[in-house]
Amino acid sequence: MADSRTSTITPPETKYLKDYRAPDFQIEQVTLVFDLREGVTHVRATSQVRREGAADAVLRLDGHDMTLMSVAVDGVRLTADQYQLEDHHLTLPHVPDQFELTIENEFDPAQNTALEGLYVSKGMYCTQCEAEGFRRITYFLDQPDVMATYRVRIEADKTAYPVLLSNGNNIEQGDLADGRHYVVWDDPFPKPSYLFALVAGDLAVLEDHFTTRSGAPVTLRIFVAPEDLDKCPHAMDSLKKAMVWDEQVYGLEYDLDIFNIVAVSHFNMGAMENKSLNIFNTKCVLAKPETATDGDFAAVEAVVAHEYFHNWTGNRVTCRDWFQLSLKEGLTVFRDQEFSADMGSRAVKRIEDVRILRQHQFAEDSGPMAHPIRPDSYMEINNFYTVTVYEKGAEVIRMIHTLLGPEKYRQGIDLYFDRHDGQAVTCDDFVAAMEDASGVDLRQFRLWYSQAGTPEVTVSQSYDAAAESLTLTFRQMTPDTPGQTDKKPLHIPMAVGLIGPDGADIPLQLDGENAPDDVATTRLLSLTGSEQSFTFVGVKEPVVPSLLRGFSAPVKLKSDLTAADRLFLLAHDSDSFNRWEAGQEIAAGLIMELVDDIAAGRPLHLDDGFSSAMGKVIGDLDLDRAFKAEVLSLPSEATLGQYRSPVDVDAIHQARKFVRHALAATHETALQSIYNACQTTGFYAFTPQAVADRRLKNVCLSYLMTQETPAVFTQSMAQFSNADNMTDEIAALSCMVNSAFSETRDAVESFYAKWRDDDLVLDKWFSVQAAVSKPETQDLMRRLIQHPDFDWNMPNRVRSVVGPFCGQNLTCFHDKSGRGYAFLGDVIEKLDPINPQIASRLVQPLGRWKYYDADRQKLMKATLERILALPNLSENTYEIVSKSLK
Ligand code: B3K
Ligand code: ZN
Repeated sequence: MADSRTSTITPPETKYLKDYRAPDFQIEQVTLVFDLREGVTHVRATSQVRREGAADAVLRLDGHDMTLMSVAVDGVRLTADQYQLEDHHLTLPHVPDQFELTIENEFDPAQNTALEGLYVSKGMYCTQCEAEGFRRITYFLDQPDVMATYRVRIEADKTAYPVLLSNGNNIEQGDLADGRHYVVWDDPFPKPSYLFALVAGDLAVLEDHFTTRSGAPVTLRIFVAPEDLDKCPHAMDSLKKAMVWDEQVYGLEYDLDIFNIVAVSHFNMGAMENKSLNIFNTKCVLAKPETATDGDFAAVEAVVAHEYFHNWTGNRVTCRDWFQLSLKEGLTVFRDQEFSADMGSRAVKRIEDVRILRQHQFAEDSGPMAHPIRPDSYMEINNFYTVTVYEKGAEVIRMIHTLLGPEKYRQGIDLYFDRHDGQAVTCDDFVAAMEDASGVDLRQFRLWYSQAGTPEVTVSQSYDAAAESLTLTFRQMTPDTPGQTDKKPLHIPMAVGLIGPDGADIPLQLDGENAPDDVATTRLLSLTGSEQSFTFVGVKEPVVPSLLRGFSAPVKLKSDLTAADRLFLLAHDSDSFNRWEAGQEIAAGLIMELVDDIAAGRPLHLDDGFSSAMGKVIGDLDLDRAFKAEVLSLPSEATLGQYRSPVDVDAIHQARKFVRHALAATHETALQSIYNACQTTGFYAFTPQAVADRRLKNVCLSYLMTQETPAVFTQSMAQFSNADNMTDEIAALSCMVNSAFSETRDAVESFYAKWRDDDLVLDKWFSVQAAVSKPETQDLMRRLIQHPDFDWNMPNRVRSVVGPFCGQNLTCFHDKSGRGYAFLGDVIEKLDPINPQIASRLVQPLGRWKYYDADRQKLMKATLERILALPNLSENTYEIVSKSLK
């Protein structure tokens, strides 16, 4: 890389999908013995190795940050000249075709702050091996297409670590000398090393039972720190619901006698699907009404289901290589989304998922890290656990589901498992099974796997009154992304409806088709060309088209709909997603007009049509409350920032605030009466109705608070003080910290005093303050990272402070002084040596510099340069920062 940087870093090696080769050796069985002791863990790995490739192939094992003690082949210890030991590899040049390999090594898990491999969290040992953590435990063929059965013996002090867990079945246990004990676990299913797990700790357990559809009993256990035992029932309940759902919807049953979940407070992501021993971030498993919000309850339900669903989509059928990550993640996210839709409100779930996709994935697709759901290359695989691989990957599966229909989709899934159970396969294998089972041609559709970027679809309409026909003409274009130009047209499923003047959908008939037998009012059009027209006949009067219903494809749609059309859709569309979408589009359009007014120094005025449409929504007593809350939630500043470049963060903030303030002023009485009507009585329940009531009530409160009257402040304070659940308590606190009332300080302090011993609630206390869009937040951020409860080793805490500041609080992060960027630079400098995975995630907002004005660009790039010049920058952060500067 020829550039002018002063840094002397050797760039990490780039791995390419095109270079994939099947492994030369397989490991069929491995026996691991762990001796856990203060200051050192000793591991002995005995593997049965078989040659599969060329007779002269060398055995090259992966290994990181360990001390090698010995290597033996078939029981004979090798001398140092019989192997080669490098930083990240152990190579044995001459080995038999089939043999037993024994390796002994040591390391200290307590020193492992990267939280990959075996590490210590609050006094318990735990592991995280996906993607490449197993190589920090022993030298191994640490890649997913090497699948072995595992037997694991764990020895540890019995008092400090009474619970010793690994994958599979507990087959032996007993006491040892010196107060120690051991347990042996055996997992009969061959698995890749990334699914290995070990836990040792002093843990309390919630136990329950499940009987599979075919009558097999399963013991379910959730292990947590003793003080958290009362926060487990919701996760257990979610697990049982997920088990039933997977049997009913996918015909998939659990396959072992035990299913264990362990909650860990120091964890890099949400959770991990290790075979029969799922390890969870406490945030994604613990929930009780007093400490967890409705959002947290929903996340626990979704993540518990997601990890459980991986048992089939990920574990029984796994990925051939890490380029195929979306094979398991896209599919499993689609499964958990559908599960959540079935458990709660389907309409609201879709809206929430699309919000996430647009705000985060569309941003990624238009930034320096844009990649297809099946990337072609990577430096550090942990950087590719992205919203693209996960959420866009799920949209791709959803489109297959849409194109095939539910029955053929299910036949495709059945064929996929018939063909590939027990194998490590590719995304192509998945699509081939879908195609073969359904007869639907997915050749062009496969481009979704290899092409990055968000397609832009433009649609125009022309109505022919004489011919009683409506022609819709679609054009599609996918913008260039780093390393990818000249994109081809994709196969885009476009769900369309036509709405007559009375507000009802009309029956649909395409030109040249017979009149339909059924009166389907949503029609799936397949867009395959760069320009394509569809003519509907029998359209007796002008209609308003409802396009991309249910968000049937992850694209940006530009249409020639007028503001009046959108108001009509907001009032009438039978597709609830599009009804919501119409409101969002109108709001976004108005806010962007106000941004122009601000730039031109014109006075601001709220559009009457929009205000009265929102008034109707607020006053519509028949409208589902959850849905109403979604309609009232305006597009976020981050989403609005994608409408135009350079992004004017201050004007966007001001314009959005103005709209909220003006709406609240006009509809104050109605908002107050809904607030009152949504007050739930009785105990907290996590039911769709109760969740909707709380959500709508708190949306109303936040609108009312824009008026900053003492009365509504008192109302917030009362809600804050009297709340019996975290949803209401934190919502009120959030309203107050964003207001100008000085009494807010008391609320912030009392919240801290009440919750200082609960890590997950304390994270919320940090977050709520970091998100406040006020100048004083700059200094506050410096204080928050010095706070006695701030801990650089705890990903949840670091994320809770840095995430909202850089991701939501755009006026502060992008403050034109550059203070926000400098703060993030300091955070990365401190964090990268401790936890590279978290550092490389948090640094990413700087990569969007090209969307800001010249002064900000300069400051953002300077911060990236500063990070790139840091000595010993991790490969994780190097990849993101160097690509961000290209
Ligand atoms: N498979 C894990 C993610 C592992 C991330 C490694 N950096 C959780 C999940 O998607 O279910
Ligand atoms: Zn997953």
